[in-house]
Amino acid sequence: MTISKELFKEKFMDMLTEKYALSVEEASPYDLYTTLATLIRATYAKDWGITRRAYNTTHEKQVYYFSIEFLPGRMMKSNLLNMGWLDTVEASLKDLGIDLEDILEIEPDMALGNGGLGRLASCFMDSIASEGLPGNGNGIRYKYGLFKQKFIDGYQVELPNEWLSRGNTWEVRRDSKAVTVKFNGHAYLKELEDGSLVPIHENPTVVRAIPYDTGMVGYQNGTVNTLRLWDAEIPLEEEINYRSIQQRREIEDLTSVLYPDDSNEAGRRLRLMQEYFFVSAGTQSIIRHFKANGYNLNNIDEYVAIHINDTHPAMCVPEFMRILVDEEQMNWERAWALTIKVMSYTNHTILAEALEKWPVEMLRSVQPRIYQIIEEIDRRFVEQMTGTIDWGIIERTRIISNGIVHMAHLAIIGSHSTNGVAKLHSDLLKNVVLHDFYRLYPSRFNNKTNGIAERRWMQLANPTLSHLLDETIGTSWRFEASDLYLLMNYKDDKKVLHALAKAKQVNKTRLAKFIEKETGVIVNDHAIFDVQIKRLHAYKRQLLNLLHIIKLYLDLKEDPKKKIQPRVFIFGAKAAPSYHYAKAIIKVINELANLINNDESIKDQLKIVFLENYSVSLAEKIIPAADVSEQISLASKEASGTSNMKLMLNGAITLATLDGANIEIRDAVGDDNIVIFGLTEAEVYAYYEQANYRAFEYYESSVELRKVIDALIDGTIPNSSQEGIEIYDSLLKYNDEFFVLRDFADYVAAQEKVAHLYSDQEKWLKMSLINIANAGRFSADDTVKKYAEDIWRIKPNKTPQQV
Ligand code: 26Q
Repeated sequence: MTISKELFKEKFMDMLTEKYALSVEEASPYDLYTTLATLIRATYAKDWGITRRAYNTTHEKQVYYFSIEFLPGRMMKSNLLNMGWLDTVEASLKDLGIDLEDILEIEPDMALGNGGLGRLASCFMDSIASEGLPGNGNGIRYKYGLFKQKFIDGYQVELPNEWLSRGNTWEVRRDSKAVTVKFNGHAYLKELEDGSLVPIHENPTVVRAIPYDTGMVGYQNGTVNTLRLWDAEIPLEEEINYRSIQQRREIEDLTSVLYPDDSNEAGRRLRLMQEYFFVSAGTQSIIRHFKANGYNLNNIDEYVAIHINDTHPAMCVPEFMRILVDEEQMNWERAWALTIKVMSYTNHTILAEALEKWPVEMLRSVQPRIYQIIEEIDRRFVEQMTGTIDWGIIERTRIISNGIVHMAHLAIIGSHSTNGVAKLHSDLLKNVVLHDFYRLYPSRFNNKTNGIAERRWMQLANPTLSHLLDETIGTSWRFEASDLYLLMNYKDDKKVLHALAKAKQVNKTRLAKFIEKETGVIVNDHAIFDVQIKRLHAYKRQLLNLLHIIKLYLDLKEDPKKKIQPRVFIFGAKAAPSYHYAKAIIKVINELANLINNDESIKDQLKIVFLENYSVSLAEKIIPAADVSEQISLASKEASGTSNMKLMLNGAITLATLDGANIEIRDAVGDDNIVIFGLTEAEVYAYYEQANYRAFEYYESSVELRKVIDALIDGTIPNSSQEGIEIYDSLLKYNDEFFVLRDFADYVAAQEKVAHLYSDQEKWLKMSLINIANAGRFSADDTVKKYAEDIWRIKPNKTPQQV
């Protein structure tokens, strides 16, 4: 798909007339945005149809990626890039007096996710399409995206994110593909005259699930896959049964909000209903589609793979069984064998509080038939295992115990593959967290280290560096991320290193302007831009970063003549609205920022910027300008991390613990090109075993640390005494769950090393280059290829490419 400037301009102006009867001069930026979006969609629509028909006629196996979150961010620039239109459109609009960048800013982020898990799902959608793989996304069309974050008096305040209020050009509502989903009521087995039993679901609440499809445009390969998101409505024929406002509200609420917790299992009934809603709608629509196309359900595993992204869609297992057994009259054993072959599951966390568990009574009341099927799966599991292994293992691995349904157990028992998202994480699953399951099913366990869509995180976010790469190593890296390795040939090339420095400076200056516009804070764009961007969570240890900044501040106050390597500490983070402690950290960082940024004596040496409303589009502005990438979670807690990969790709130096994918980044770049500190996972586990961590001892024995901790409560940081006390107590009264004090000294030393390295610019630039050159191994293109080969067993679409 290429287009000439002339043709594009003609089509664009025709569309503007058609849609709004306006000329370019008369149109508002919003009019221009929707016009361009409409034209883009109309253009890829042809390939979208061709792709769908190709999948239907070739009968190739397809994967359905079920995820309760998708976090694509903005779509326009990505679609333009993938269509091969970006440069032409930019130049053509310029001719018309329009700045493409201004138009892009109009688009609201599609933020139907919290963080890593949802963003990973969207990187995968991009990569699946770009690899020409037959793959579909399946999720929920939340009316409100992840809340908008504002700071008021330094406190996080959440505002609704009405991303659909002006419509959404990318989606297509498909009424003809609606299905019905049943909740509530009562389920039992009725005995027929011939003695057979049929399942009956009495008095259910019936909901109509309507799909909204969005094209997922592959990178210049003619493939356009589908992301299908479901909305809930009251079925026309059921209107009579929805008489009270409350009954109607329950349906409206179903797809209204995304739960804003990214690690804490809230146990809410509505959340469980959301899970069953998109699972049931998606599974029904898959089976209906394959039946309608004449496939035999007896070998559906040759045509369909269903991926369960974390446990939120784990009810795919009983729902698939329900359809095969109840609706298609397949026998249980056959249906179960097929279910296991079709399903696969990814685990994204080992934090106990994030593992989904539902009370039996709640699950039974939300979907009584599904509960019965889970009970039967559990009964057969126990029966099959009895006598073959210790009873203790069976008790710990069964799905239902003590009135609780364990969703991870359901996902593991009901699928052929369980994977972790980085080597360390997968090892911990096998050896610790899911060890009992590993003993039962060793061959089901595997690792698939996460990856990122290099197109968005380099080509779109960092055009400056992209052009430099083109000039230096050619353009093949745009198709094959591993070709970034060609840059290694230039690691001692002064000219290239100098150009790299210039590119980074352009990005830093741009971010500095943005910061000034957004916050009023003027930052020194020659300072180290030190970035920590991720959800706010105790285990991610934004607190460690904060304590180090306090230390720098105290040092400067104590010795006004002291010179340090100037720094700008940049934060971006949302806290779950109910996560009180995380919000306290935000407040203290904001108050410290206020203090330091307004302290004349500090001058340009230290600034703190906490940017509001961290999001995909904000990440795209921050990441290209980063010098230092803070990846400082307590070892063993961060399953993988993906901002670590994005920052590395953009030439930031990683300052990290040996956690998640940081370990693989270290292996890729070598010890000299990353700064590692802190406890290892083995040391953390040794503390757990010996129960011998005493945070207080670190406080007591280090004057330096004591000064820093005391600053939390002695009034040094204004307007945050309550929060200061809470944090102080978490460290000293509650013994510092995440070993912040234990790692403090090591972190300070690592930060000193960073400052020292930065002072030798040539060395720093070489490190930066080596990071960029080795980032190709974290391409999501490769990650999804591995999923495709090892787990889903799907092959790239063979139809002729329409480039
Ligand atoms: C569960 C139950 C009830 C309500 C909410 C949840 C819930 C929601 C979201 C639990 C977890 C999440 C999200 C988890 C997540 O984003 N995990 C991250 O996944 C990334 C992609 O694999 C990893 O890189 C990160 O390390 C991991 O933290």
